[in-house]
Amino acid sequence: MAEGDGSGKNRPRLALHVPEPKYRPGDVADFSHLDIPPAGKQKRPDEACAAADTNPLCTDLIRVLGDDDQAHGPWDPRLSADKMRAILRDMALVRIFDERMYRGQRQGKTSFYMKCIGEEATSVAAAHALAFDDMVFPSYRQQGVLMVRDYPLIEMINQIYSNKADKLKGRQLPIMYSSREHSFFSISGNLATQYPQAVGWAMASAMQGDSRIAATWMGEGSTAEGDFHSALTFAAVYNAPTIFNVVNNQWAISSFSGFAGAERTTFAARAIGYGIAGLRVDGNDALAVYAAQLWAADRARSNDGPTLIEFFTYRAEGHSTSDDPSAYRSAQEQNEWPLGDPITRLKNHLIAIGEWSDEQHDAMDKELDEKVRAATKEAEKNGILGHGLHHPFKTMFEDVFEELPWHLKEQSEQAIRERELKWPK
Ligand SMILES: Cc1ncc(C[n+]2csc(CCOP(=O)(O)OP(=O)(O)O)c2C)c(N)n1
Ligand SMILES: [Mg+2]
Repeated sequence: MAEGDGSGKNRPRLALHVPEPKYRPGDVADFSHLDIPPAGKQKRPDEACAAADTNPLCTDLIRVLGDDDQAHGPWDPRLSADKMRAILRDMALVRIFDERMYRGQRQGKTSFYMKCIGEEATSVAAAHALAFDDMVFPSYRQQGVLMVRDYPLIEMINQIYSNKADKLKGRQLPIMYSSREHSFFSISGNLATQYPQAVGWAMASAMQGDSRIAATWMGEGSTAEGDFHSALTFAAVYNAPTIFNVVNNQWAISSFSGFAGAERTTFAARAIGYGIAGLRVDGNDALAVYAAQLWAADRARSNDGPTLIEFFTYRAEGHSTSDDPSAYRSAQEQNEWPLGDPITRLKNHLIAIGEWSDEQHDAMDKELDEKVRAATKEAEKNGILGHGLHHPFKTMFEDVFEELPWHLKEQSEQAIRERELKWPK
């Protein structure tokens, strides 16, 4: 017999929970509820450990650089000063490049740009821990990987300006780079597609008996996509040599991380359900990022399985040049964010161990600024937005079919005819 009189009228009324961010514009932000463990206190299991041995690390936070600017604990990658300076330099280059391109967008030289301010370590330090020929499947905020791999700045700017030297011929949204020579897979605007692609590539690499692994990145918001979950299932089933980086910058345009499930558990803890290794890492600590990526790379390279890494960080500015975060979040958040700035933290560490100085840092910034300025000037000779110096219009019909089918030939002729009518000359 069912309970009650069968009408159901005494049952509680069902209700949904709709997440709401803690702070909105005008609110005083306070992050004191966050559990930030001291640097150096997290255990470091062997790379070949059982996946479950990493479970405690999925809800902890791997940290190396302490408030005293020293490196602590078993995750300290013990990098040479030269290596740390190289990471610092690449992070500084990303930031300076971002600033200049952002201004270029405001000056009308491009339609769109995306910065990664505050998140530089999650791409730069990670890329330094990978082999040059490991295949990376980035999202749109990993320009740092290209810089670590010495991709020419001028090529990046040509793409951002969609000019006549743009290798992608104006067919991609600005910043959606691609370079086979740098093992950098085409960035897709369709969130999360890079995850299953990375797994497919890693499986092919293993099937061919190759030694190259795949590393991929997505934002925490994108983990709500089905692609995230099918990729992890495939990787877990076949032990595909893949590193899954989740950059938890806590915002997905104007949606906060709660809409991707952050109120329930961490993003690293998703690994537990799939039975793969998981690590949760201070994403603003370049040494911790490096150590975690290297751990996962060594594990994948030895056929010990994929790893999901959550980099806990904060998106310090807007989502893109089309966004205005003051409309939906407290302007104060950035200042209150307790994990600091990745460049400042590594810089202070190098100074604390006597391997760097404020003067050297200023000189480096100046030199990088000159380098970016020169590349920008050079790229501008190939054209900027609206100056007509782009790839010829008809090329948009090329490069897909060996021979253009009749209907596309017709469309192409019609398009060119109409264009000449509209803009004679
Ligand atoms: C499949 C899909 N859905 C929605 C969008 C629109 N969109 C572009 S970026 C973005 C937010 C992504 O946030 P997150 O994954 O956290 O990455 P972040 O921008 O913070 O680096 C959304 C919703 C898209 N490009 N593709
Ligand atoms: Mg995000």
